[in-house]
Amino acid sequence: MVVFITGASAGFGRAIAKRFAQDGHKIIALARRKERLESLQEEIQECFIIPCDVCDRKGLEHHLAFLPQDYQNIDVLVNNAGLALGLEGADKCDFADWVQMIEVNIKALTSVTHLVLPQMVERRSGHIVTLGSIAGKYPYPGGNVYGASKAFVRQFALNLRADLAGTCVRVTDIQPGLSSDSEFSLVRFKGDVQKVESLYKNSNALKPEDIAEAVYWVTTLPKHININTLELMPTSQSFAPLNVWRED
Ligand code: 8X3
Repeated sequence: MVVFITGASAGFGRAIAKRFAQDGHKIIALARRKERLESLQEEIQECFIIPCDVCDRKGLEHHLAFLPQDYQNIDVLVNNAGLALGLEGADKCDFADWVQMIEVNIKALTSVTHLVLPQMVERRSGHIVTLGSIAGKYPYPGGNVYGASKAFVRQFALNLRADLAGTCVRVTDIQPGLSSDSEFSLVRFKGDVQKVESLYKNSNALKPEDIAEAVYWVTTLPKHININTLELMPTSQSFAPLNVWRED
């Protein structure tokens, strides 16, 4: 298969690229950081790199129009690029952070999907994977725009399924919970390593390889099976009672 992964230079994206490459699939790896993509290319067999910002629609159009012939038929699109910025209450957030999350998690994700989907429908074959989050389903303090963007991703994936009826194109939204060993929390906490360390301390959180395995599983099932959504958490993470604020 040809597997196109956004945000492929690190974390989930890089682990997903390596998982598919391990079983001989061809990878199209898109990310901004060219050196990181080149190091990925050195690690895996067949890998075409696209050093491009996922928000750059014109750049994406250009790169997709000039894919090498044996990478042109994309079998799996993994919409992995995304980010969280901040964990403050909504009244204390930086509006620029909200805009950036909307730009990457929603606008860029729909942009790449919009560019790749027609060829899949035409070939009556393909799989769109979105990286959602448990934050798109369960609200938590400070989740504000990040969680809302992931709720968009979940509903977008489900609505795609409705539109793609009869086309044989599959769609899956993967919804991970607490996950360590990627740059996710370092970006969210703007480089505050102590906050990152205390979040993951003794948590036995999910790892990028766990997410990669989930993506690999849903996309390699027999073609008549579509996993709509796949929610996964570390065993250590679970639910708490709803919060009740009481007057003194
Ligand atoms: C990552 C999971 O719980 O940090 O999307 O929002 S969480």
